Amino acid sequence: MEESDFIWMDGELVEWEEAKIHVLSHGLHYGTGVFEGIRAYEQEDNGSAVFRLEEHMDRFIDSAKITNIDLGYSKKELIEAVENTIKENKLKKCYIRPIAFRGYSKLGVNPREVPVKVVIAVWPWGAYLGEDAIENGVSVKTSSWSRHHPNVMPTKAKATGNYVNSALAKSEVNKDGYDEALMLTPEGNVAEGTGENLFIVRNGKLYTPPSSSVLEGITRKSIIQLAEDESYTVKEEKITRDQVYRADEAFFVGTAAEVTPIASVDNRKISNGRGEITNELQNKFMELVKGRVEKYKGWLHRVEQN
Ligand code: PPE
Repeated sequence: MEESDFIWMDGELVEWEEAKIHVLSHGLHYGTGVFEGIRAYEQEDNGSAVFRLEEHMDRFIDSAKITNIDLGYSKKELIEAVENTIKENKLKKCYIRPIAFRGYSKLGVNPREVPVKVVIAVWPWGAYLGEDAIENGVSVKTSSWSRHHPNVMPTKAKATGNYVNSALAKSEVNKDGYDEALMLTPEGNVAEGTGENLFIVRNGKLYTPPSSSVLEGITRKSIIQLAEDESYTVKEEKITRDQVYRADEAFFVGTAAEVTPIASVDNRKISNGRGEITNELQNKFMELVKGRVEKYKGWLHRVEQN
């Protein structure tokens, strides 16, 4: 990975190499942590802005609430910490990873009395699934691993432990030569990718699985609004895997993945790798994050740099 200079740790900026924790940290052993993934984009006027920072911080705070983690910082303090970390690293365009987890004091599953550590790292991160994927789409395979039942893991929390499930699915399909996994709900409907939400297009309408069965993606919400503003109908409803097979177009969305076309699912070709509506929404999304669309400037949180 590309490194930056400083990482914010419990209120202090420390050098990248010095941002260390003890190997007996609770979060490492039991997955007791929550995180966010956010992007800052260089703007048209050479400034920098974070995409929907307030909404990401709201989700971070909600994830902490669900998992009984007391962050110890207000939303305002966390936002200022993100701004400072970006400024001190002199980055205009970066990925932002806030994480809060149970640190070191004693082992044993009970998290009570184990101190919480809060960290914010920023670094340059290009196309999540590769530059080629953004242009030509990814090959997708349905994973044999299901997504979590909501009474097994809190699917609304972006909890570190939840990602064992994603990592299993991702490595399973990568080993078989596919780029990304399609994950189903415990009932067998389509849920999402290992780190992205999914949309399909059929007969000019967009469909995406209901928020109850997926991580409520902020990119997902933005794409729904963008599509509706362009007068497309968007339906949040249950989707089966064979509905994806016969889709005219399909694409993944997420902070890291942005808008990534899907070229095939379980060896069924979708569109020609990059459908028309996918192309339109991808272009519009990449324009607006750079501050080129007046209407969506409210989604951009400026970070003033010298
Ligand atoms: N579903 C999952 C499971 C998920 O992890 C993400 C984000 C999304 C949907 C999309 O959510 P949003 O970013 O709010 O649009 N995945 C993050 C982590 C990726 C990683 O590999 O790490 C991300 O995109 O930052």
